[in-house]
Amino acid sequence: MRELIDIEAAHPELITPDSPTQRVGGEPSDAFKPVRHRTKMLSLANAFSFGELTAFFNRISSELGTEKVEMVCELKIDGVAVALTYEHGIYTGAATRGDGEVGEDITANVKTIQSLPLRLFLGSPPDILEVRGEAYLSKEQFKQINEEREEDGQPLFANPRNAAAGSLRQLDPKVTSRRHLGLFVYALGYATGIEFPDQWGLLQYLKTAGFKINPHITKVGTLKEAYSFCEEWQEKRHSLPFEIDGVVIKVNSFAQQKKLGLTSKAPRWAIAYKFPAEQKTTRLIDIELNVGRTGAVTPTAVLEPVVVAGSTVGRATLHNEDEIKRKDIRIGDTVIVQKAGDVIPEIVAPIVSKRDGSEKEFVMPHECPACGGEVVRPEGEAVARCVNINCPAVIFEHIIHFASRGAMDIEGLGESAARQLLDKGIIKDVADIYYLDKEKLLGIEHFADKAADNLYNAIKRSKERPLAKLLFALGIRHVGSHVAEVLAGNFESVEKLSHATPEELIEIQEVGPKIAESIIEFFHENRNRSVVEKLRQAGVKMEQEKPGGAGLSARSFAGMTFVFTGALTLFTRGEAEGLVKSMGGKASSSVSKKTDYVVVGENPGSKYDKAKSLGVKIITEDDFKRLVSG
Ligand code: 3BD
Repeated sequence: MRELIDIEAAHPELITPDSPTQRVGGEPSDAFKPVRHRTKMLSLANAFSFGELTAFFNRISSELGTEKVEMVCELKIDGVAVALTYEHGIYTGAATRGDGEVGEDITANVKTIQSLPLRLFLGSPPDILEVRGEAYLSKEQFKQINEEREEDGQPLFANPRNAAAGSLRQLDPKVTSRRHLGLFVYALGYATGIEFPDQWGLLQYLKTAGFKINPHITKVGTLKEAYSFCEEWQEKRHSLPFEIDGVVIKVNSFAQQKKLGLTSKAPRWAIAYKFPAEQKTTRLIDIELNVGRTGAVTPTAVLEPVVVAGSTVGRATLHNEDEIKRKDIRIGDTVIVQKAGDVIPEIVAPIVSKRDGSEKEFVMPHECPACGGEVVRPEGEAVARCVNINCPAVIFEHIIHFASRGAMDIEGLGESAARQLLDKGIIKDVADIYYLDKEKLLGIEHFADKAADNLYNAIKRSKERPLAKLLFALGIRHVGSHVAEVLAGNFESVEKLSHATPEELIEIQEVGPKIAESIIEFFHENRNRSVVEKLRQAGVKMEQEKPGGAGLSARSFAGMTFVFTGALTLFTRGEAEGLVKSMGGKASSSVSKKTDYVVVGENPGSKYDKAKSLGVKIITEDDFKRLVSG
């Protein structure tokens, strides 16, 4: 490699586009431009049981008029579908699937994948060859990436697929390169001058051409064999170095495929057998109660730790009392656990036959586990709440929320500090935070001079947060960060909002009767009014910053509309929208021709596709950051 770099440096005319030195370095300027696929990238129909697989087989064999149907079984890699184009045997482009018709240009990023051939190993390659496959991250790489993100304080990827998608959506191919993606190909999108008899033959051709095909493929002749392949890999899936979520079964013969045809979305000749979520049994040791910010008392299952789908599970949410009754879950039961979407642990059901009579039924207490106050469950509602407005658990959660990043953003006021300040009686509500002096802060355990100083300054700084943050921080039920932005956009101050009538509130788009009622109720409550008053007297800013006033280069987004889609990593959604507003722009939740910018985060949704089809300008989070900082 070094030798090649030297030669190319001395003779730039010798650099070819398929030179291994060119894997990173292509201009990212074409990044994410829409690309129309030569032929539609299809979807796959799913089968979740042997029964559904049988139905598939019966349909195809009846349509083909024979029970003898040769099929190819492939592992279903949990990655991101990509289309790769080669012209005269040289790699020239890659695109994501997008909506199947139009994807995005990810040529530079895919080029960094080490197992992608830059030149095909074929004597006379077709003029154009478009091959489809799956870009993926190994479990090992995925773990490593998340470890790094954790260290950097970035949000973690939920699974290797999301991480792979995020890695392909990088503006800088160097970042993609460091993620070490893998690539398996499995289908032909388009080819000039070559034909294949069947899927098996195609896979062999792709292999000789230099692509990686997944080695665990099998040709089968019966439904039974196909199903055993599925069962076999369902068992063995965890031993693979990459994640799979099922098996794809394809009719082998292309002539038979043609006869079966396509529906509008998916081929009739293929099906994805999806593995059921992995289930384990364990013991339910106890049901713990947690009191949330709204007073909601939620039960959590404490489990004997068990490894499910690759990680240890010790707790699972039980949602509410009805859920526990419906599933007839009792303390001491042996229970079946699984992960919903392979991420969130949940209890599926108790194993009733394993009961010995010592199990106890769960009853929602009438007293709050934190303060002993009354727990009320209104008729028709699933949630039980502690109604004591002085409940320490509620106040604790409220303080944590108030100080959190999307709200008043008081760094240093975390769970431990909040717990101590409350326990020592130094603060009784969120407004008391602003009456702390350094001496009181030094009373916090493990708080040295410096930490007390820092927290004191962070508290002082937080007085200047925009109105939307304050409204969110107040913890009015149903007022999340987005609704808070909307309210701040419609009312200049807390004062004005507190005097709003239900009619005025409901008139605002995005504010329904439920939100309106809870705002009215909030400002009706004496205690809340006095907290607001105390905040005001402490000097917390209660008005909307005027456009053109202090702060950022306000006005610079005047008249512009932004839409955010996908998971943002540099800002929370609320922060990004707040920035837009503070600079005189508008943040909207839907894309139209009037939208000026669509800012895409990781795994963007349909808004992104809509922006593309409307020709709205699409920018990344980094671009947005640059715009903001001028
Ligand atoms: C795999 C379609 C056909 C060519 C349509 C039969 C749906 C993702 O390992 N074969 C595979 C795998 C995926 C496939 C086909 N063979 N389609 C296949 C696939 N071995 N994962 N997929 N896809 C690819 C998709 N992607 C995003 C959104 C909706 N559908």
